[in-house]
Amino acid sequence: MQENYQPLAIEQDVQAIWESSGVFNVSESSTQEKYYCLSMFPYPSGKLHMGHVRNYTIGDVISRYQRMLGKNVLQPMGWDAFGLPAENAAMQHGVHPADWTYENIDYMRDQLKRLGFGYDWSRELATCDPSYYKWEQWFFLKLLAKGLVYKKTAPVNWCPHDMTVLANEQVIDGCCWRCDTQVERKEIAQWFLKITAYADELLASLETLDGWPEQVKTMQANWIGRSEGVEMDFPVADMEQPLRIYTTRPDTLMGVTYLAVAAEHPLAFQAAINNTAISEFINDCKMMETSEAAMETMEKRGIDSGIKAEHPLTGELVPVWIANFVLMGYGTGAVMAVPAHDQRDYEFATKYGIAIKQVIFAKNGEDDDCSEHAYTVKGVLKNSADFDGLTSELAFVAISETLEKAQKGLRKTNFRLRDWGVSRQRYWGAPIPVIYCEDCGTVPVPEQDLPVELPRDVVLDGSQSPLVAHPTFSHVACPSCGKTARRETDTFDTFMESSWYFARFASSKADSMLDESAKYWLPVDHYIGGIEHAILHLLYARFFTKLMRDEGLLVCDEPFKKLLTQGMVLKDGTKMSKSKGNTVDPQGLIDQYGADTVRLFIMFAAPPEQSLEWSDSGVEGAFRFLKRLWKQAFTHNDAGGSVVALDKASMTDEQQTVRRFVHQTIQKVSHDVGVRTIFNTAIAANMELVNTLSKFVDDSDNGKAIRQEALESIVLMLAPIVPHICHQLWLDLGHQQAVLGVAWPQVDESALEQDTIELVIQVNGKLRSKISVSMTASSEEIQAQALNDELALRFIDGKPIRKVIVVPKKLINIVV
Ligand code: ANZ
Ligand code: ZN
Repeated sequence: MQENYQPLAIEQDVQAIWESSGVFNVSESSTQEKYYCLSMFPYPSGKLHMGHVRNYTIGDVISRYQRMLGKNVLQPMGWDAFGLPAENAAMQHGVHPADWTYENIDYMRDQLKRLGFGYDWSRELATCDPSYYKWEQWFFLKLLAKGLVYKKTAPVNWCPHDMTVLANEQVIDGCCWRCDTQVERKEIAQWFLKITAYADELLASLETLDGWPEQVKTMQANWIGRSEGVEMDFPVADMEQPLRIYTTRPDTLMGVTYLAVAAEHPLAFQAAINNTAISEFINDCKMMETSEAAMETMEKRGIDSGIKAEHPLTGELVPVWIANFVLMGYGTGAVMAVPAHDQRDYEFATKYGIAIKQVIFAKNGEDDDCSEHAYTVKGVLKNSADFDGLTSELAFVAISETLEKAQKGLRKTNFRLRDWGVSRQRYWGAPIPVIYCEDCGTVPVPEQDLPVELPRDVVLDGSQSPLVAHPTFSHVACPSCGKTARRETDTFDTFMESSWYFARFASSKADSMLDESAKYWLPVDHYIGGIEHAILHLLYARFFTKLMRDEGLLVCDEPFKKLLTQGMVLKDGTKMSKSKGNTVDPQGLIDQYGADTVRLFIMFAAPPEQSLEWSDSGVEGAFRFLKRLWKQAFTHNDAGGSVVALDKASMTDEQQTVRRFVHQTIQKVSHDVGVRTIFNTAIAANMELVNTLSKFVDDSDNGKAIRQEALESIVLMLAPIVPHICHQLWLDLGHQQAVLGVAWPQVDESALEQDTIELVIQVNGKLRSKISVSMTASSEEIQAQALNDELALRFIDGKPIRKVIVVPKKLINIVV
């Protein structure tokens, strides 16, 4: 055994062994229980950052631990390779997006290998590879045939100067990132996936996800946003159609003082005829952002349409306003406004001098004043005619039933979730496989013509997508009539690729989208990634899983059984990021200390779900610990190692204590790693054990045997975290078999047993001493022993003993 720890040499050798033996390549033919552990695949941006290192280290530790439990563990890796940065790089450096992407992949793959992650590289995939996106196109056409895909117009960011569509990231303060021209909204036809058809199931099956953080489930539920309410009609004089609104608070119906419609509502257009003020207002609204987040903070503005509508219960006339806070895409694009009980309506009414009528009052005398702001909680009705005295909950039912009977309203469940727009007017993405023919209309590309490959011979100059003018896109034979037609030039949202990659890993070589192997491996048992994906990526992946299930490709309802959202990596208290210029390049540390030190530091610095504060001294500390462990093993070996088996019957007290500590550590670490998925405390426990061993000076046969057992246990417990050094130490401790094939250490229950127990001695209720008594000692024996204790005797000070109280297994109180 080498005297000094030389990480770089060890790591290179061990990695070469793993690579040549293909130990991490797994198949479905195993009789062991399967375990699919997946870390979110990276975007190949250039090189790994610390967040990647953290994500992939956590995943690798879990995978290796599960392997030691005897499971058939799949841990794959691949590349989320389409996206805007490649196009930007192409324009800045004149390199083709594909070349840029594949070069980055090559570099980052080497980095991952250098970190010693146990991936099944035979399943590697890059989403920009036609053999991958071919199946995405195939699946899109299946969904199209099923009616789960449709086309409709939707707004995009449009730069009138460059004549091009901009991604949201390319709009900076409302202007084009290249030419600074004010960006406009433009309506163009785009493809949508009908995720709303699965809204109910996406919400309901969140409840089955026991292994997900509550916070993530709540975020998903809010995003889906199921609400129960009433759609009701307000008749408008001189108009055929009544104005239909959606409300979740029909109990407030008698407090309505105006109605409000979105600027794109037909009624707004009607009012704009011959009214320039209204048409100008509508035009102003068009320029503004309509994201819901922006809606919340934006100044509320509106204009009276001049139109009056009839209240469905009282018949009173209420004014209809056009307002920028009403979204056309939600509910009916029109609301009944109740300023007394809705804060938005309140602010709007105050601004425009509209009446405020309170109809809900607190149940038990609490403050229900609404002269400063809206009173939004539920309560008891007043000023509401027949409904006075009802609680909000009862009024909800009573008022909706009244409306339903009069055929003026209907109870309705609404979802905030919108269908998923998947068209992107970008080059570096998967082409959407449809053809437009003047005679035949929209024609799906026939299956045998897939994939529709993205042409390589293009020049990106920042104006419109080069696909528009590309000959293979502008001229193609219509699959149904043969006439010259053109291809769709939009490409898929890159979220499409990341919505099913986990399934493709399981069937990576299938000559179909998925094969039977996907049914074997899925669901993913443990998924690890950033909280930034808590909503969209996870929701789309869940949606795709249900789509694939309904297509017969999978048998599970949910893709990820257990979800671990890792915390951020911070430096000086703020997020480590390129834009803040506070990054630490993992490569430098790997070169200096080796992969094991980096892995150990990352896992030791914080529990996986909490943020991790970077610390150079922490890295140093991790390195020192590995050197100390190495030295312990070396010294033990140098003294001849262990030759005689442990004789349990003849252990001294100290030997028993050390051995007990070894097994207590195994017990604690197994719980931390296996049950709590917390590693820092598990590492700390091993550090303590190493310290204990360094104080254990005993070169008897039993002493050596116990030290051997302790070192072996430490190596096994640390093997998932620092696999290279543990591989070497395991061999140096005298084993032939690689540590990778060895099982997780077992607790020897008999080692935990204590034949003595420590009891506290009190004199007159004050803690004065401690004694060690036999576990089987009787109360009398314990009393006798306590009354003989030197320290206790000193405090008794010769006084007569009035009483001795023995609390079994805890204390003895001597009263004098
Ligand atoms: C009257 C009312 C009184 C409301 C009250 C709330 C409180 P959720 O839960 O998200 O479904 N609303 C309906 N359609 C809208 C649209 N297109 N744009 C903006 N707001 C809209 O919210 C439903 C509530 O949001 C509805 O209930 C409506 O305001 C508003 F004390 O109606 B409510
Ligand atoms: Zn045709």
